Amino acid sequence: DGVLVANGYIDRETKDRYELLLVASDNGVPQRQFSVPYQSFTYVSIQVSDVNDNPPRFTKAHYSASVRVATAKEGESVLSVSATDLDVGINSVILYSLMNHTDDFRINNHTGEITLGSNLDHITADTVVTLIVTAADQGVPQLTANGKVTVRVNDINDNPPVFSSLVQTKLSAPENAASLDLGAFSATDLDTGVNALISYSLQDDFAGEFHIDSSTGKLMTKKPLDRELMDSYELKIIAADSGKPSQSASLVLSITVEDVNDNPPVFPQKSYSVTVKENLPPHVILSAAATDDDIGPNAVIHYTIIGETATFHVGELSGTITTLHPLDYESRSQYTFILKAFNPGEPDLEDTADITVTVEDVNEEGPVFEKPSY
Ligand SMILES: [Ca+2]
Ligand SMILES: [Ca+2]
Ligand SMILES: [Ca+2]
Ligand SMILES: [Ca+2]
Repeated sequence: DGVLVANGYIDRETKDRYELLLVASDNGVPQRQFSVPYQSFTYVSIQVSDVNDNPPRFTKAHYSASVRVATAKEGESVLSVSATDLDVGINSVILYSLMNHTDDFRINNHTGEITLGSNLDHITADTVVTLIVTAADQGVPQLTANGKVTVRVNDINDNPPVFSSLVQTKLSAPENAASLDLGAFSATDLDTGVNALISYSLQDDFAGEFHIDSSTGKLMTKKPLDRELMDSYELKIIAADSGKPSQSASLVLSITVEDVNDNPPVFPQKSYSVTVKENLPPHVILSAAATDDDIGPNAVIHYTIIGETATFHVGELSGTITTLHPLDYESRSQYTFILKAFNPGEPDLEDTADITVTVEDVNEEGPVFEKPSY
């Protein structure tokens, strides 16, 4: 009946057009075909129409790219993905999208170009971002394919080291100690690798008085401190990372040197001589004050007299020497004794001065005849 039936599998992607020559003939013997003026054959052209039987295919199984945070700018191109589809027409029109939501990357739905959605400066370490890209054709039913994109984001040295705000910056250290551990003053850095590798130094180590461990930030004294020479220090610690260019931070410490009682009281003179008129009532004859280079309780001076305590008295705290009674030239014309100044409780920390008191004769008796009568 002239019905044309396909007796095999027709695949447009293999052959999309068939040209058939149909010949009409009878079933007689001998078989005959129509002859001129009648036509006994005809051409049939069959265009195979497409169905959506091919999903998009990415040109690569895996895409990769790298971005440096240093140069990353919003809108900058990262890479382009591309998928093909063996179908035709709408069955091969591909739209791209990102499966995982991120504000950092965008994809152009039509071209497959992936661009930066931000400047990435919130990324503070070397990071690998994996994006899944979907390519979807527009056929019915819609067919899709997923592709994997790895973007390596390389850190830059965009963070300086930071000292904790909780660190104690007011310190005190006793004088005279050979080697003091003043603690570790370390900083942190949000970057990675050499960009976060910190070395510590002192802006001024006061001629080797202080030392900081360059890798740990541990601060030590290298020589004994002497409060009498310098009673406080401002020490600036610098933490620098190893990035190029390097970033740094500094921390200023105030160090107060605590006094130790290492100085005795000292008299300004080794000896004192005073002349006192005889017969005067008890009175002040000398104020011999010692000094002490220490401070506070370490500079409290007490005085005492060694010898002649029946005749002289010293104020325990004032160092003022007084006579206890009138002196008499005729019975004694000179006294010597020792005045001692000392730090209480520290018997070794003392100084002494020699005191000489000369009694001055006063003409108290009129001339006297040797005999009551001549
Ligand atoms: Ca398709
Ligand atoms: Ca850094
Ligand atoms: Ca001292
Ligand atoms: Ca002292």
